[in-house]
Amino acid sequence: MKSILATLAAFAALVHPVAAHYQFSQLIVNNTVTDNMLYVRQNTNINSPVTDVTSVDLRCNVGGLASGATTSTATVVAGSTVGFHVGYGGNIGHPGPLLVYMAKAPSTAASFDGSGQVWFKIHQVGADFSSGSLAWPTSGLDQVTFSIPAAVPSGEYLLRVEHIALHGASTANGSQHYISCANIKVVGGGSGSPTPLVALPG
Ligand SMILES: *[C@@H]1O[C@H](CO)[C@@H](O)[C@H](O)[C@H]1NC(C)=O
Ligand SMILES: *[C@@H]1O[C@H](CO)[C@@H](O)[C@H](O)[C@H]1NC(C)=O
Ligand SMILES: [Cu+2]
Repeated sequence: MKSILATLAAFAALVHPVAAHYQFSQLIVNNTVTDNMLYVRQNTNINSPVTDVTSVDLRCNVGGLASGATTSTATVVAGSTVGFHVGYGGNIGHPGPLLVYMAKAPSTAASFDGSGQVWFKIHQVGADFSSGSLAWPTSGLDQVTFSIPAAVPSGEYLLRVEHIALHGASTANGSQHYISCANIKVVGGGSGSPTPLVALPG
C-alpha cells in the first residue's frame, strides 16, 4: 500500500509539471463549478499549452478529439451564464487574450470532432489600455464566465475556451494556447444563424 501511494505521489508530481501553466478543467453551469473533466474533454498534455497553430490539437487540445465519447454532456439553457474554471489550484498565469467559441455538432457533441467551417466566437477578453498602459484583464483569474447567446439554436455543441499566452510570442511558434472543449446541449434556444463561421485550425 505504501509503495502504491508513493508511486501515485510521484505520478501526481509528474503530471503537474509546470506551476505557471493552467488547465480549464471545470465547466461552470447553473452557478456551479462542476467536477474536473466531467463535461470538459480530457487532454493528454495535462496543463501544457498547444504551440503548433497548424495542428488539429488547436481545436480541443492534445487528445481532446479522442476523449469526447468518455465526457458527459451538460444541458445548458440558452441565454444563461456559463464559464470555465481553472482546476487543480491554478490560475491564468500568463498575459494574453481569451476567446470562447462554439461549434454545432451534426449529431452529438460527444461524437463531434469539430472539423469543418463550423466555429463561431461568442466571447472575448482582449487587452485593456484604460490605465494608460497595457493590461490583460484575465491575468491571475481562476475562472471566466460569459453567456450562451439566447439566439443560439437548440442542439448539441462543442464549447471551446482558448487563452493565448503571449509572454513567449516574440519568437516563432512562441505563443501558448491553453485550450479546453466542453460537450454541451443547448435547450430553449433561438433561431439565430451565427456568423462568421471559421475552421480550426484555419
Ligand atoms: C441547468 O439547469 C437546467 C434548468 O433547470 C437543467 O435543465 C440542466 O440540467 C442543468 N444543467 C446542469 C449541468 O446541471
Ligand atoms: C513553427 O511551426 C510550424 C508549423 O508546425 C513549422 O513548420 C515551423 O518550422 C515552426 N517554426 C519554428 C521556428 O519552429
Ligand atoms: Cu506556463
